[in-house]
Amino acid sequence: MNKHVLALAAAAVLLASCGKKEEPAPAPAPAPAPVAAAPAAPPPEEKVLNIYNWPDYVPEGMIAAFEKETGIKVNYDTFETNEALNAKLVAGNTGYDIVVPGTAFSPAQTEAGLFQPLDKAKLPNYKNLDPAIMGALVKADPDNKHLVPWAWGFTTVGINKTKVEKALKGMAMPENAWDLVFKPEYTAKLKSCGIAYLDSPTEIIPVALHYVGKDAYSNSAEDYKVATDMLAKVRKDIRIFSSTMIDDIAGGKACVAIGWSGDINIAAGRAKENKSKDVIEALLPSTGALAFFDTMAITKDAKHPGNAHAFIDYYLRAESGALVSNEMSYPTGNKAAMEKINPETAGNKTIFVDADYAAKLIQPGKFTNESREAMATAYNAFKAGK
Ligand code: N2P
Repeated sequence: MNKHVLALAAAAVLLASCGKKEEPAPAPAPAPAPVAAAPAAPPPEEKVLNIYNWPDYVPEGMIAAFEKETGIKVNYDTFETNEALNAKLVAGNTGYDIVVPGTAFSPAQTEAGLFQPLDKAKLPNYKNLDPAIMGALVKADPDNKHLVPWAWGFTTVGINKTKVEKALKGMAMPENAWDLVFKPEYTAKLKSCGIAYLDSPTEIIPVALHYVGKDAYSNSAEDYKVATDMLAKVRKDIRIFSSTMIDDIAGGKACVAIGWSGDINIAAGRAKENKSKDVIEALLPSTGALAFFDTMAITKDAKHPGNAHAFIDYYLRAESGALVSNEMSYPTGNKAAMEKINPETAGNKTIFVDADYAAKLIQPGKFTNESREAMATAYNAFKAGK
């Protein structure tokens, strides 16, 4: 691709110089041609950058360090679901320069022109990105024009092993960890110590589809019905719906959760810090877990695209990528960061899964807008217990 771009650039230079040669040289020394005034340079951007990201996703101190180095003041807001971000993006005029959509929505958002193409000349650290991850992102963003990875991970089952074993009262752990959150025999017991689900249609319906043996990214209303019929049977046992469940898990309010791999690992670390004796684990369900890729994109109407590029390039430094994995327990899409990741994190098979399990991760698919609406209706009915 680089070669291709270079070849194109070379061809353009060649054409330009050919063109010059063909111009007839005027006989008399020409008066300086009235050069059209160069378009006025855009006024320099104010030193502000507005970022909209998921909660608990940025290493401590990273934003302050960027502000100190660049003098750019960052306003950092958070959203809890892809649905919430999408509603803002579709309405337009978000006021945000950088947003961090996940793969359940980013293909449609990219296609709808909600992001501006990245100017890779302003991103010298783009070279640090892992070609394998960029290859996977092509599904969401053909030619990798708009999106760069923030982090990736998978939606799975997290447990407080200590509390779950107690609540199961001698009943063996299931072979497939999804049973803990979807099978009434288990949920009936685990409700006593707290079952938590992520709170979003595009988080829960796909894992439910997977559990009932359907394509997790099915666009079929009949499949949604099968999934919600299954969900209805466990509804009464689900106590918490939340996309910020780290403290619920770490603090013992939830003993089993459908959550994101990194957040569950953060909860495990936090419980240890708090000197809890309970063991918290992200599980690797035997049938697979659902991979997601969260990416940075610059909104089409961003007021500070220059600052946005400066931040993206800062984030693409190897050091930044390593901090994200070390502190937030999510794999980075930054290949150059890998050697800077501490051995405990790099060796944690529920953060960086091994090749066998990687093959089981269900890769993101595409939902149509109609499907997402149908999913939202199905999810809301499930949540309302209807
Ligand atoms: C939030 C992590 C978001 C991961 N802590 C799912 N997009």
